[in-house]
Amino acid sequence: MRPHSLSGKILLVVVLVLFSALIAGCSAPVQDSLAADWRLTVNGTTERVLTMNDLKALPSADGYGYCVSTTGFRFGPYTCKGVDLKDIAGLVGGVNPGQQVWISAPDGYLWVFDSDQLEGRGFVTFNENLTEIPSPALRIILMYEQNGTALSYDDGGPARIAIISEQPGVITEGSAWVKWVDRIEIRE
Ligand SMILES: Nc1nc2c(c(=O)[nH]1)N[C@H]1C(S)=C(S)[C@@H](COP(=O)(O)O)O[C@H]1N2
Ligand SMILES: [Mo]
Repeated sequence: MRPHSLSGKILLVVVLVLFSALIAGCSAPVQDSLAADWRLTVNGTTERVLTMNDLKALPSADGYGYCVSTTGFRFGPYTCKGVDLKDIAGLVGGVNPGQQVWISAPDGYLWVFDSDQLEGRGFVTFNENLTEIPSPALRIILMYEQNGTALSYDDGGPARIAIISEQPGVITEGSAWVKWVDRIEIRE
């Protein structure tokens, strides 16, 4: 087919239209499908499976989150929005004193919080210079928004554990910030 023929031009236009549709379809909707495909299993005295819409329908909690990796790399500070872990546990019977909350992800990562931490106590906290400071009251949330936007996969989205404070500048240990959370279990 000669490039200057009419059918050649039509073909070029069709290819360009399809190509731009493909590019447009690959940006924002990736984020949407990440959330749409996600399911959270919550297991306690009963079991519930939540979608992202179910999670977002629960009362939201927000605050400042800032964490540090074991190698001293700092992530944040962020504004974080999500649902308090106590409210999620409440859907399956709640957490009694002495029980634990097991948080896991598809990569096999597991982190355990005790009932005291669910009340915001018993965390190790640091200031900006990574000097340990007395811990203010904290909240553990399952975060779905970071700095006002949906959490990306690289940041642990669609849902990640965040430990938040009312005032900024409180740094917590990154190991508790479980990425890609898909299972929450209340255990003895
Ligand atoms: N699912 C999952 N979450 C995780 C981890 C992991 O390996 N898997 N690593 C944790 C640790 S040890 C840290 S310090 C922070 C940040 O880790 P990154 O540097 O791998 O993002 O995420 C935490 N959350
Ligand atoms: Mo870490």
